[in-house]
Amino acid sequence: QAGEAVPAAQKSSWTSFLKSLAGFTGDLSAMTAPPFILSPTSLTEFPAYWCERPELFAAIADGKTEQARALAVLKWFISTLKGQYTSRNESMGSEKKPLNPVLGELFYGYWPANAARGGKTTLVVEQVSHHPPITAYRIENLEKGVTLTGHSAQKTSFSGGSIIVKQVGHAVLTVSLPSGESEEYLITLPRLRIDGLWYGSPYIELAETSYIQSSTGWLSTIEYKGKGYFSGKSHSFKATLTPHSHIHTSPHVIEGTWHTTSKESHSGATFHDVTSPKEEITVASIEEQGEWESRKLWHGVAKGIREGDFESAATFKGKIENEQRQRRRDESAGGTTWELKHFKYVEHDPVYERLGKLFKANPPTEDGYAYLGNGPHSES
Ligand code: HCR
Repeated sequence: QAGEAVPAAQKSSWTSFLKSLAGFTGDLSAMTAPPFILSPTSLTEFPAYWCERPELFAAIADGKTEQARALAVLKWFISTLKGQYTSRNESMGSEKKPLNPVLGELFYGYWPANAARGGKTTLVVEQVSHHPPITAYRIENLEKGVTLTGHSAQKTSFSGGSIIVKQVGHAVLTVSLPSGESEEYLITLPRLRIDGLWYGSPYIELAETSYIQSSTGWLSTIEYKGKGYFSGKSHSFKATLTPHSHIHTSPHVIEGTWHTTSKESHSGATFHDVTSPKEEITVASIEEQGEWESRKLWHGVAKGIREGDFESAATFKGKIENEQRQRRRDESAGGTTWELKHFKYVEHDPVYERLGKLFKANPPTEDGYAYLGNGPHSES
């Protein structure tokens, strides 16, 4: 039934929200939505999903051959999808609208070192643009020599009752080998469809194709399908890992559902399995955080949302927004601009251009954000 999951008092505002989506293209995060669909978490926290299985991230460095490392990157990538795209359904009952980060917002955290994964794995996130929202991130396990640098933005549109989200941005994973050489992997991102809107219980399905291109030539092509395709199951995917054209090895084909398990087609062996618990990031307490750090900055708003006190959430949100507007006015009056803290804008990402050519990436060039190496935990 329409609006089944919507609280009675919010049904009409949900209907108006859905109506305003029709014909909408642009920045969905700035749209006002009814309280029941609001999440108390800022989008700056999302890059942590890349590393909630830190041992898989670390294990990339243990691959003995180019092929083994390319497979390990694919395995780690597929294993992040459950967290990235279904975890809000698990923790909050449906996909929700995250808090729209302010320019300069920061999120820091880490996964502690242990024998299985080697050194501490650290995360540095910075909101590098507000209009449009762009989030830049860096993850590193320096002991293992594995790093991930990326940025994430979204272009949204509405079609056939669903929100379609084109992910803009990409990530680059680097592995430093004991030989002193290093490998790079360019990672592009899938398209999202947000379904279930009619019922008021949105969830994500992934669509189309994403790629992981290694500087060694190995290419993973990952096709995403929902119910009614390959296996007829939601969250299905088929990944093909192909070697560089001059190597004559048959491709690896992997099929399964990204939120559970998958198998290598030729051997039937399990490829990935995310049915066991993941490890959430460790974050400093709010008392220890600086004023730009996400959980401290949004504390009042998040508390209001969690406790169902939406008036107080709106008051705190209004305060943050007014403060931001004033800051922008002061900057333009003083002829200054906001300075990024951990990243530097790059108009043409050289790794994207170089590796993108190998699989004819579309678009052929993308901008990027280079990490400045000055995150709080980078020394340990
Ligand atoms: C589209 C989305 C904001 C962006 C979120 C991204 C794409 C961010 C990068 C992460 O790596 C992966 C990721 C996962 C989320 O599924 C995706 C969000 C889902 C909803 C949210 C919209 C801006 C809010 C839509 C409002 C609906 C729920 C009514």
